[in-house]
Amino acid sequence: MFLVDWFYGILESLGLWQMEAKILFLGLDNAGKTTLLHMLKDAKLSQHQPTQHPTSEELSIGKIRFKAFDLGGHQIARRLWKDYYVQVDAVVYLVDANDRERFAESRKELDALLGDEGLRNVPFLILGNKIDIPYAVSEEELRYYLGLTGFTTGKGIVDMENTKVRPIEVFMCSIVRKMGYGEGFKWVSQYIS
Ligand code: G3D
Repeated sequence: MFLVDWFYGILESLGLWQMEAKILFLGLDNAGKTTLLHMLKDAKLSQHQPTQHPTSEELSIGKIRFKAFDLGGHQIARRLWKDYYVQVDAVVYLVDANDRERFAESRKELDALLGDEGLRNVPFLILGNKIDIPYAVSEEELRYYLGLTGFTTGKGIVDMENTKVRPIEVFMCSIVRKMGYGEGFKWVSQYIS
């Protein structure tokens, strides 16, 4: 409970709940998107129950709408989130850092997103989840497997006006242990105005 309060405190201090924003949670199935949505909901801020769909879930907190979609072999989901992302403010891309066998698949989906014209200026927070499992890869390894070595923009703030670079950064986390993702949200919230 303390940790949930702490996490809520971070988001509140950033004024994130007051922002009007659409945040997409994307990633392969089993990456932890639903768990993260439920974690946010359990911060006792939810106004609506998450809506269950076969391939997506949605949650509204304050003026922020979070929506999660499974990628990878879900053509229907792709169509759905493409309809939705017209005004998306940030993408949170979740990867199971423990599931080496699916890194290539996850990278393929991420590459497709990063190359998508419709998401050109949208900041990407990459969450390497499940670091509570000892077998999980390190942040540097995950960067490597996702083809992001040398492409991430740093954990500080990117001067988007002058560089025209899309903010993208990797944060490792354990959603079930409530570790790491607060820092990630803090980072990405700098780019949501
Ligand atoms: P998805 O919505 O991306 O498909 P889920 O993924 O949120 O349904 O999570 C898939 C499984 O991963 C769930 O396990 C969930 O409990 C687990 N999981 C999520 N986050 C973490 C984490 O930080 N650490 C660990 N060890 N497991 C995590 P089940 O067994 O319910 O399928």
